[in-house]
Amino acid sequence: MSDVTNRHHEVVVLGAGVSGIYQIKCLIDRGIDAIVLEGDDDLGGTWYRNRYPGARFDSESYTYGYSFSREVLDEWHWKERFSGQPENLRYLNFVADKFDLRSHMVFNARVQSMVWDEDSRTWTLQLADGTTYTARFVITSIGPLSIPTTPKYEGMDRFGGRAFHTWAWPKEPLDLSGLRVGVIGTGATGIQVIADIADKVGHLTVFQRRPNWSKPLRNGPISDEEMAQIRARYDEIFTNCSASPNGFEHMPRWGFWDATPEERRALWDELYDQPGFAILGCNYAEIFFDEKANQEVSDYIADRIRARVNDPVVAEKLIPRDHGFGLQRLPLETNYFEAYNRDNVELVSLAETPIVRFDETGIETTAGHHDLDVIVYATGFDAITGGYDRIDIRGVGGVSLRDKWKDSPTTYLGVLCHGFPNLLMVAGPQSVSGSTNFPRAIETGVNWVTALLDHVREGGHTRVEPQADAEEKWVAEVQRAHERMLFRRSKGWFTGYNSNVEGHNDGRVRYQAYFGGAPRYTTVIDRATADGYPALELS
Ligand code: NA7
Repeated sequence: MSDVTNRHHEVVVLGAGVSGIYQIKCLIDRGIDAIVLEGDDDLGGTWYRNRYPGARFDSESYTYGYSFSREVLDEWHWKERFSGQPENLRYLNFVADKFDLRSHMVFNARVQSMVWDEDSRTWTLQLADGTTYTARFVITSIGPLSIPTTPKYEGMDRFGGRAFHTWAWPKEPLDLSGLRVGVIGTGATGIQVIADIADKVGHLTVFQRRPNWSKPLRNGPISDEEMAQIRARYDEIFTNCSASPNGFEHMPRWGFWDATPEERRALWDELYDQPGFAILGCNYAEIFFDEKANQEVSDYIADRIRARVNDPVVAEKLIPRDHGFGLQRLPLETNYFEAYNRDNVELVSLAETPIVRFDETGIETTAGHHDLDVIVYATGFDAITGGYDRIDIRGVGGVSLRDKWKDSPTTYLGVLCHGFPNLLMVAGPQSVSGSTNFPRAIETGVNWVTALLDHVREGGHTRVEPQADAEEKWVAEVQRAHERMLFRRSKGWFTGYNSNVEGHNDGRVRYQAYFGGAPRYTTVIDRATADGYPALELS
């Protein structure tokens, strides 16, 4: 067992979320002296923090769970097709307890800086409480959506009620009945929380800047019998996920223009009724590349929204005009659009009537004042690179990673970075973690990082760094994949846009994730392994 009181380890893993849990398991299985440093007071990452009502998977639960352990697959019973946050957190604790991983984790250990020392070939990590650790290798599993961002409106600090980001939803039960609640933001999170609390609050005001496309999640219970069938099919499920560009059991098709409009509509009728991301994953691939194809499917979904919202004026406000269907992260919902048919729910379009200021009693827009008891910021995250920017990471010669990535991240395969030896990123920028079924991408990343560490250690090496030109080549591949797709113009976290973060809101594209698809990514990284890592300098 790792001695967590020790301050030097061969490997320090940052973050005890979905990826950190699997990563530490792989390391201790190999007898490597490794610990996890976690900033929060418990494990679970995203599923520890996102306690807001309505928080749940929108990946099928059985494709979200780990595939690495037959025992876990056999013992765990997913109760819902799209499992909710409390159950998801229980699952992560079940896995951690089963393999006694908690004893390799240090909590309340928030790393503030990491400095590379070339002479000793170690990283020195400074924690917020002043404690220092050293490590030969650092593996970051700090999450792509772990730095919440809030708007900056005049008077926000004067608000007299409770106000919090969805990421910091209070741990203690919060009774919203009878209260006047305002939700700012209508991304994947806002849509989940709005749909969930609409019938539980006194009055709900939704402050929407830009509407998002969304379609029904179609959740449901998983019976014992169905779970047995899923267990019997696990190998096939994970094989299907690996074969698909999106990492789900959904396989896109080409042939949009070979089908008649009626055939296309028939397919969409079918996909709209299917659970999860089938409407994206099994759709004609042309909708992501061809504007006319995308316009047609967008018109179809717009009609679906109109059919669900009673007030036609409200319906039109809920239909996106600035981006086509599937060109930003698609939220999935349960009765979201129906929430606007309730008498206690009001939609405020900030595009028409922007927020002027907050005050003691609520929010004032150009159209008037909204009295509120609670304000919920569903305003998103400093996505993908935010977790790295928060730590002052200094590589060779004291170069800052924050500076290197100022305009856009640059990596080798989304895992390593020139000038930052022995830093290995799981689910890092320019991997497929932001663009495909997240946990499948995590397992791919952890397995690759672990195999690389085996190679480095077996060779008796103590230093690994990618060559500069290999990094340039990967960035060019990331850009190539990005530029082909229509979503390149959309203002969402996929493209690094965040109106509340300096440098992420000035129209410049940030190449945050690899959009070449999971199979292509896996082929590239597997080839690097098979070829003996020719792009890496090992010594
Ligand atoms: P998102 O998808 O980034 O959505 C954030 C929402 O907050 C979006 O509707 C924004 O409007 C809105 N927003 C952000 N800043 C403001 C300000 N200043 N004023 C008004 N509205 C604002 O974050 P989510 O948390 O919903 O989802 C993140 C991921 O978490 C999600 O994809 C899942 O994978 C889990 P905008 O569209 O920018 O006009």
